[in-house]
Amino acid sequence: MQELGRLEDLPEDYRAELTAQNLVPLWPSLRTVLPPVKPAIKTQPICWPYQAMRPLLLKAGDLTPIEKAERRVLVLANPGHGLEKMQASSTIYLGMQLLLPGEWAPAHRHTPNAVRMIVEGSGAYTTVGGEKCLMERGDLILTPTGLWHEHGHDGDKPVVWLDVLDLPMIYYMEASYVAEGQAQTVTDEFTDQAYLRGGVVPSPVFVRSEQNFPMLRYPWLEVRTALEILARVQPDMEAVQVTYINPETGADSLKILGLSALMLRPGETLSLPTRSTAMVFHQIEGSACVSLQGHQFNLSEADTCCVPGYTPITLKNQSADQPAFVFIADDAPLQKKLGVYEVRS
Ligand code: 1HN
Repeated sequence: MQELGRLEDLPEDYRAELTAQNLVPLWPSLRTVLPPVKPAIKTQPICWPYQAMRPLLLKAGDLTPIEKAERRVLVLANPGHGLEKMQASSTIYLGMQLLLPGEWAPAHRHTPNAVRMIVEGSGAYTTVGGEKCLMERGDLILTPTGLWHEHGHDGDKPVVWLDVLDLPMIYYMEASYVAEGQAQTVTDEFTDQAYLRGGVVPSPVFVRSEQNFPMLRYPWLEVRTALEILARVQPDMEAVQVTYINPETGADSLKILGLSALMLRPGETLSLPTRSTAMVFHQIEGSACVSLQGHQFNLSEADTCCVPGYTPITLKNQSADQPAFVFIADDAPLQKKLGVYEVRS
């Protein structure tokens, strides 16, 4: 590739004149913004073991009352982006949130989309767009853009969940803001049950689908069962994986974030194709080893890691006799819409 002229090659008075006019020459920076073959990537491979986070999160429960936090969250920040940017990857935000018995995280709505993967505890619920969603371990709950949401807890032990948001993307677009609201009136409960059988959907179409988000809660027991059945009836398929979709349209459940669950059979090693998307792995059950060049993360239950895009990844079940279940988040729906999604061999 041709070497291009540098900034220093230009006379100083010319550079000063450009600056005075808010002008910048492209050629000294062209190879930075358009590197050959592969993008410049800030996202570092990072692992956040739950056993390291948990005591710090519980301590935040002692140190900061919910009224002073609104959302009591420790953010899983990728140093490659700078911790203060609160990014796990270029587009994905991750946070571990704690709600103690009797606490209430007040209603608000905002432009970024959120999903919650419940990590520990039971008895908490989140109300999203008037629908009360129970939070049990492994459940996935959507909080799509613009829907009111608040969290409450009737149980007697701490509840912890992993928040996944497209906040860095929406913030970068200068489109991120919040509105505060009143406690919602619950209008729906257990509506998640309406879509639980694959192949059939309610007729006439369920009212929530007018908002494009017919299903908000994906109970873990159902997803786990789907994976086990898939492994049994499709023994030859390479990856035993299911995607969280909109059951009315079959499209991804959210427009930016891609969400799936993967089962590693006992003893299985799975090589993932090299994709253009960074990925987040969160261990729901069992233990898996995530390997990429120069890194190896041994994920136990509730551990979370992220890996950059354009990188071959291998997943290995650490157990020879138990399956391992991993939740995966990426930004493939966004990349596909923009036409930049790639799989490389
Ligand atoms: C948010 O609304 C929640 O509602 C959690 O629980 C984390 C991080 C950034 C922006 C909004 C919640 C968030 C958030």
